[in-house]
Parts: sequence; structure tokens; C-alpha cells
Amino acid sequence: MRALAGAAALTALIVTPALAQSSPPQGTLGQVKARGHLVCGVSPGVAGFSVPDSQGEWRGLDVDFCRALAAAIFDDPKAVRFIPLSSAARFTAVQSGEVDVLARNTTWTLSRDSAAMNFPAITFFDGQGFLVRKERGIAQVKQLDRATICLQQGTTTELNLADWFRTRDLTYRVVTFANSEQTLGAYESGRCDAYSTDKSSLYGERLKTAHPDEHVILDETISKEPFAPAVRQGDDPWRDIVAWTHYAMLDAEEAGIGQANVEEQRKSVLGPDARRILGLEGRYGEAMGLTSDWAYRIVRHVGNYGDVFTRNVGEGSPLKVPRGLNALWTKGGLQYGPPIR
Ligand SMILES: N[C@@H](CCC(=O)N[C@@H](CS)C(=O)NCC(=O)O)C(=O)O
Repeated sequence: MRALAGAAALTALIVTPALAQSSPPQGTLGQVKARGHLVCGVSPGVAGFSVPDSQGEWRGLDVDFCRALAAAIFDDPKAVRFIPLSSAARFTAVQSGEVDVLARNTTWTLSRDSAAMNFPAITFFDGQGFLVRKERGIAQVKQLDRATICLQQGTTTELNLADWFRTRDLTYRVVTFANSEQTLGAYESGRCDAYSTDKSSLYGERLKTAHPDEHVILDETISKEPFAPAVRQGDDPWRDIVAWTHYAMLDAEEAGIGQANVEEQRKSVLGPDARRILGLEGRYGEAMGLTSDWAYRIVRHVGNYGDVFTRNVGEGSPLKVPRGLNALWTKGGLQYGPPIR
């Protein structure tokens, strides 16, 4: 018996280090590295989140999230293939492995989470709103009783609206479309009294109308829409990388390290938090199958969370979405990065 156990232990000794040395990285990270680029599912066109510019380059907060992942893995924010996905098709693309990650103004809900997917971190806190014509003099959602509302199929928008009207004993008529272009077109042509979707999307949709000044977004928010990237369930190391990519951007912002000053900061005398973020102390990235400078790569190539927010949806963009719930927890918001240590 003892001899047998001894033999087993010896085999383990011989086999284990050999396996550790020769085996390539497993799971999604291994596949991404072997392929040489990340495959990221995005929205076909939501201003500020993901939209191709005049040169065909994808731009937006969700796009930058995928670029940050590529920066962390490859030191190259361009090592991403973007796949535009409709609301209806997006989850199958994650479940089937067609995309490594979905970053598509997608709300994290229990039913989606339990459908063989995981939502590693909330990258944007949003809520559902309404776009209406100013001339209608509508100030509150309840004034939309008996109104016709345009929205997109396969979204939480559809479900929230049903709840909201039902609980107030109000009625409405809904007209649904497969994409935002058709939804906006129908609203603009006067087919609907209101266009309902996530408030963050309404900022861009309003600007796409022929006369933005003629439309207003109502103040009320009727739901919680926590946007999170989605990954296939069952790959914890990959889920960690996706979560910590967001947290690294938050922690960098909190530490005052941004795209504009990261090089200078790296050469200066820094506190321990900043040193760990920049990979000057500890080997935190390596524990995830990345390099120790993974977060520095993110900030250098893409920026911290504040940089990404400002550039795409905030003051540096035409949308001017207030930071609101997406401010750091130190500034009264909900964005909170756990410690890198
Ligand atoms: N956050 C909601 C809505 C997401 C959604 O699909 N929004 C639409 C309306 S803005 C969209 O992205 N449309 C872009 C398109 O399909 O063209 C959800 O996850 O269900």
C-alpha cells in the first residue's frame, strides 16, 4: 500500500512540473492569445457606446472596454475584431463562443446571468427613459397614458414598460423594431408619441433627429439598467480578467493615474497603491495569466475610467452625459474598484 502511494506521489512529482511547463494557457485566454486578437460583440450603432466613425474605426465606451482588454493581453488596443450584434442575436453569440466577450449596452439581469453567461462587472449604471416632442408639453411619464411608444425588440425596455404601465393601471400601445435606426425613424415620422430606451442611448438618438432642439428626454427614470460585459459561463479565469480590466481603470482613476500623466507618474515617487496598479510592485497580472504591467498597458493605450467616460459620452463628447451614478465612490457615485493587492 505504502509502496503504491509512494509510486503515485513520484508520478505526480514527475508529471506535474512537465505539464505546467508545456501546456499552453487554457480556456478563453489561451484561445485569444493563440488567435492573436480578441473577438468582441458590440452594438451596431449606439452613439457613445459603439459606432464606426467616418474611417470605419469603432468608437465608444463599450469599444474602449474591448480595446482595454486587448491592451492588457497584447499590449495592443487594436488587436480586436468587433462583431456588430442585434439585441436579439447578442446572447447566442456569447453562449456559442462566437464572441469572447459582449460589450453592448447590455443590462445584467438574473435570467440572462443564469442562461449560461456571467456579467463580471458593471461598467455603466443606467436607467430607462423617454424621448418626446417638446411641443407635446409632456413633463411626466404618466402623461403617456394611452400613448403609442416605439422601442426595440429583445430588450429589457419592453419588459420594464409593461410593468410600469400595468402597476399604474395605465394603458399604452407599443410598436417594436429590430434595430435603433428603425425605431428612431418611426418615432421621427410621427408613428409614436414617445421613444423609450436606456437614457444613455437617448442622448445620442436625440442628436440624430433632424432637429434635436425639438425633442426632450423626460427627467424620470423607470428602471435600473446596470450595463455589464457578458462572458460565457464556466471560465472563471477569463471572467476575472474581464472584471479586473474594469476595476483597473477605476483604481487608476482613483489613484490619479490617467492616459495624460501615466508615463510621468511611472517615473515618479509613488505610493504603494499606484505602484501595484502600474506593475512596479508585485506580480498581480501574472496571477491572471497576463503580464505584471497589464494595468499600465490599459491606462497607456486606452485610459482610466474617467478618460474613457469623458471622451465617449461625457464632457469631451457631443452627448454630455453627466457622470451621475458613474462617478467614483469617492465622488458620491457607485463606481468602486476593489483593491489591486
Ligand atoms: N440595455 C437594454 C437595451 C439594449 C439595446 O439593445 N438597446 C438598443 C436600443 S438603443 C440598441 O442597442 N440598439 C442598437 C441596434 O440594435 O441598432 C438591454 O440590455 O436589453
